[in-house]
Amino acid sequence: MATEDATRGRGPDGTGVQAEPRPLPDRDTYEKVLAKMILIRRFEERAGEMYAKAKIGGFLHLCIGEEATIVGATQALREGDYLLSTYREHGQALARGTEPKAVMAELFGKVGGCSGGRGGSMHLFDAERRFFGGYGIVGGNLPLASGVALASDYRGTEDATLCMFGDGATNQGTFGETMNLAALWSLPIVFMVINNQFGMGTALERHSAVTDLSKKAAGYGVPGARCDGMDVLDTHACVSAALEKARGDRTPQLVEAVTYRYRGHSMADPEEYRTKDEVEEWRARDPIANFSQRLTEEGELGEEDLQRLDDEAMKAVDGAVEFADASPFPDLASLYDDIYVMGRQVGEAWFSVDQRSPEPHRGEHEREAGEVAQELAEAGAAYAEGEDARSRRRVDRAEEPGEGEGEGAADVRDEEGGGD
Ligand SMILES: Cc1ncc(C[n+]2csc(CCOP(=O)(O)OP(=O)(O)O)c2C)c(N)n1
Ligand SMILES: [Mg+2]
Repeated sequence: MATEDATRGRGPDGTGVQAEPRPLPDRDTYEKVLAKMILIRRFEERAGEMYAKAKIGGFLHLCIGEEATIVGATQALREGDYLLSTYREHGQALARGTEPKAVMAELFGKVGGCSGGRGGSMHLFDAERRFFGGYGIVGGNLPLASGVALASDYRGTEDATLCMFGDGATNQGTFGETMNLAALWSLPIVFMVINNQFGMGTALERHSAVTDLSKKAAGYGVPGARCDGMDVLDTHACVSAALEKARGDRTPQLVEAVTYRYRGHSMADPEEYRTKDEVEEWRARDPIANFSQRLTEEGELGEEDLQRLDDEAMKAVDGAVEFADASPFPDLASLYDDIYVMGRQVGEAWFSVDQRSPEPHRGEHEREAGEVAQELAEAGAAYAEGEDARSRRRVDRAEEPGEGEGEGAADVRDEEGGGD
């Protein structure tokens, strides 16, 4: 049965979440917060452009509109705390301090990327900053985050974990299972639902019987709170309080940040499930414009300060694209590097010793794997360059309306995997 607020409208006013203004922090902090939000916005806009130019392959999920949720929450973390997110995680990596260059290069699949070019958009990782990914499976990061929190507890540290996921992920079995264990084991973890109103093209009230998501884990022993995810200070205050309880009292918490994504689910989204008017209504509550407006109205920042912050963000993004362009693709011979069952482990690990004959199998030996990869790649390259393939490609091109470099090409690439 749907709860009462399932009948709410799709507009921002219908959510019942619009915080009273919180007191401003000191100048250094509010400037840093605004600068981070602007950097994320400019970075994401450019990532979208790079995708349309086919510099980025696979899927690309942008977080434009969610900047206050991301920055407000990550500002509440201590340096030693852990952060896990979803495939919509470029902003989280940037907010945690990963260099824009390393994030852009990862989107390009280049060696200079924060995952060495092996993860791409959905699998950013930065162990040094305790940003533990980047996951493509909806709800898949919840049990992993709890494992991280369990490790912190086991080692007797004060580190807490913040695990972010979408409204759609709250319907996954992992949600209930994880809440139960987190509460049972008193883990130092804050679960954060980024409620951007949709799971792909399905609106919240069509995918979840309970639409006040802050209540969704209460039955498992995880209390919740709701914040205005379009307001960076409200989000910060709410997540700070939750982290304090998780860290200090060892009581896991759930925070629901009510926000909105202005772009489609991914680059292939035709956005038939919402109206332009609805998007415009939410744009009126743009987290960056509104925070900037407050700072200027209260005489804290001038127009020239805003321009300076924007220029700095653009410069960082320009530098990121330049770096990503110049960085090489991973070497073909490195294809099997960093795969944890390869190399030394083969022949020693339980799966080969107990379940199969102990000697390495074809393709498992590290050096042999490199050779196999090389053979396959060479065969593929020979095929692609063959006369048949060339003539086929010419026919394909002739049938295409454009050059295959614009939005159309992006749509095709994104839809190939089922529109994720
Ligand atoms: C287990 C699983 N099922 C389905 C998908 C396909 N899928 C990718 S994103 C998505 C929607 C998730 O929505 P939400 O959790 O609200 O996150 P948002 O994309 O809005 O940030 C779905 C169903 C998936 N990746 N994993
Ligand atoms: Mg969502």
